[in-house]
Amino acid sequence: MVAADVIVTSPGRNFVTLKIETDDGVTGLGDATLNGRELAVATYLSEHVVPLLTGTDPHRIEDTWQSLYRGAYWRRGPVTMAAIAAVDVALWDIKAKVAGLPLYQLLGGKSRDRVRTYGHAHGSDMPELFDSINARIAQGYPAIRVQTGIPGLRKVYGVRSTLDQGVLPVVEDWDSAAYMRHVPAVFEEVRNEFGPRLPLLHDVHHRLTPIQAARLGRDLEPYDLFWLEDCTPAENQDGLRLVRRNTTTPLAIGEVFNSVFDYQTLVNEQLIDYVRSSVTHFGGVTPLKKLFDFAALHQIRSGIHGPEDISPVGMAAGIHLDLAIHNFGIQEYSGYTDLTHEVFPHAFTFTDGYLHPGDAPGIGVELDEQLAAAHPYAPAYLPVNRLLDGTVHDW
Ligand code: EZ4
Ligand code: CO
Repeated sequence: MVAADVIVTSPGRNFVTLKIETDDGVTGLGDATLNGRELAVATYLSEHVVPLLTGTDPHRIEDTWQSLYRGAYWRRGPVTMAAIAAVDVALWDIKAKVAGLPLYQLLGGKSRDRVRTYGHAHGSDMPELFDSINARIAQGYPAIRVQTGIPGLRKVYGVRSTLDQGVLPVVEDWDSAAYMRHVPAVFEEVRNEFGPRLPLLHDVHHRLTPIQAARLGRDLEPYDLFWLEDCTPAENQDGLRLVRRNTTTPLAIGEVFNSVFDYQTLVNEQLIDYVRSSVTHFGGVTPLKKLFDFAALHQIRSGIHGPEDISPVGMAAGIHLDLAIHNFGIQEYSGYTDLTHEVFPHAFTFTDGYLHPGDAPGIGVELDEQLAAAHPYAPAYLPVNRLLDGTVHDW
């Protein structure tokens, strides 16, 4: 390959994109966005990865992946794996463009006609939440994630925009007991209003201990959730045994994972039902396809993480996988600002709650570099959660 550039832009929020160009003038894009730590990945790429790509064969995707992963000696970690993901996706983009095929054709072809999504509904109280659910239903979303404010807590993550621009993170409140009392009552009201059929999801954002998570899963069983997400911090994979033994609520985990080893116990023992990794944070299409195949052995399905902080490049790569794999579950999709759609013109479409990657050769996303340059990086952080006595909490 002749050139590789790292482009950081902020059309509403920060995105890091790697652009690789081959000797023959074919370009490929990869997403390296790591929310709140964007410049660490941009620097890792430009200082430590781009120089290694000089003179390599862009068609050797597996070999390049192994060389970046094993050759670094320092394995895993979100910064490293987001950087490797960007190279991997850019190379898949190039290979598919050279073949003249949309990426999903190189992944085995389509297993379905379109990709089911879920959208986010949230409200500080029930009327606001109901309005938000109705808005998602009107957009056609076939499944909806429900998050609400908790009485007594000022600010709760997921109940407003997830973006905090500024030099310091915003502090949010947390109280597990208040949360565990409130959430089942919320789902009771939502089921009474919207009926038994609408698939509903909920994200705990890692805030409970295993015994608390087991209790919440059990309390939510009457409301028939599609999944309960990140119910406890899963660095402690063993903790999921306790949760699993005590509830039949389906469990989804993995948006912060970056390696198959993070899933080893969870998948081998079938302690979860959905794997949540994205192409961008898991090292690319190459390892994520392997994870899905591993998960399939244990009747576990995909549920790719699709927040606003994965760029349209990373989103598109995921949609190609969604269309191709057999054990697809659901795809998260929150949409983008109009400006983001303009900076990243894309072939993928979102119609009546379903995504399709489009049939452009490659992953089907381009980058308007001039427009990107007009919207430079702006520091922004995820918030910090503190208990009411000031202790920093999991989330
Ligand atoms: O908090 O993408 O399921 N989705 C989520 C997201 C994550 C952000 C973190 O960067 O939990 O909103
Ligand atoms: Co989540």
